[in-house]
Amino acid sequence: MASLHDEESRQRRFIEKLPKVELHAHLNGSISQQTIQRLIVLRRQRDPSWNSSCENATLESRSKTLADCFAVFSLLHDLVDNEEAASIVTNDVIREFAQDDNVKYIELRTTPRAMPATGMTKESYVRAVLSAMRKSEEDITVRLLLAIDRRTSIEDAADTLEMADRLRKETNGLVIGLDLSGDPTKPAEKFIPILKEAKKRGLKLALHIAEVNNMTDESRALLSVPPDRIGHGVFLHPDHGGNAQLLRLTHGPKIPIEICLTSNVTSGTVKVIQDHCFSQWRLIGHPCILCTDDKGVFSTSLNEEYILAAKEFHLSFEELWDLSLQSIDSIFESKEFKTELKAKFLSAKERCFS
Ligand code: 6MZ
Repeated sequence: MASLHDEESRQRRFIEKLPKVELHAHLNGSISQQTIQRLIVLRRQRDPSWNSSCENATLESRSKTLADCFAVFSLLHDLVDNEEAASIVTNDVIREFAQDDNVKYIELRTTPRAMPATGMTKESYVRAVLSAMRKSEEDITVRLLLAIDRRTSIEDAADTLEMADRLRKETNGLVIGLDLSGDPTKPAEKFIPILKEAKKRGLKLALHIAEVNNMTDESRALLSVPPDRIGHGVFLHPDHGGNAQLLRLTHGPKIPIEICLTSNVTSGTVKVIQDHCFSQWRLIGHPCILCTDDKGVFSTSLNEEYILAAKEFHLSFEELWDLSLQSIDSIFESKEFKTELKAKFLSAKERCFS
């Protein structure tokens, strides 16, 4: 009889071979330790007296509050303060998702950010990211969402919409839409007219909704835009701090939910993984996509997220396969693209199960 250890090894090997899509990855939250070390060396060449707390604070402690996470983002932003760094980060994050997690399609998201001290503008930052995306030689398709930070002003958010609209046309669809993220306790209803305008112009919307509890009114308003995908959605289901109306607004139009298990447990929005609403949504056949959120900050990977889901929610190999394949339905691409990507996944199925 196979031991538990043998079973776990078999499951890990299966998941490693599984082709995947990643639809919720914040660029700067996805930076690996190796890349951080590389950026620190580069920064010290430029400024020998520069002292970073990244080495100590960023990735050491595993258990964080949401506030801790946001402190880490500030440290990372301090490190990625010029176009070269943005390009290195983009290149490394894409390579790691492609090579380590067998991701075949990824939608990265990042907040346009200026750094007056180095001359980096919001646009030169985004262009550096786009240029690194284009240069990637990995076997992976990469798209970009520009993020609106909840802490920002309406004017800034409007600028981001204009930039996304312009760059989508200019890059022939490398930029595909907008994300709404940032401190989830900060109100976001003021951005609704901008989000509606974005939809009107054909941009896709992936909005962080109900990442924290007690945001019922805001969640209802954001769901009514409506978004094309929901980030987190931890407190929408009636059994998890939501209510029947939020369930209807989410499940009626089947708005896919980007599930970030490790992120939610580590940042404390979900106490224990078994309590995660993922199981409730699965039970009613709601489209869910496993995602990493910030693989660097949370020391995870997409493989680890699948392993965690398999273990905690008792998913069979077939169920894991279906979960990955069905994620393709939720990508921001054309029908034809989805059909081709599914064919690519299906051609890898036999090898996966062997
Ligand atoms: C909300 C998050 C987030 O944009 O500089 N971000 N926003 N909730 C989360 N859950 C933990 N994780 C990341 O990547 C970092 C930025 O992404 C958002 C925050 O605004 C953070 O500053 P970029 O590439």
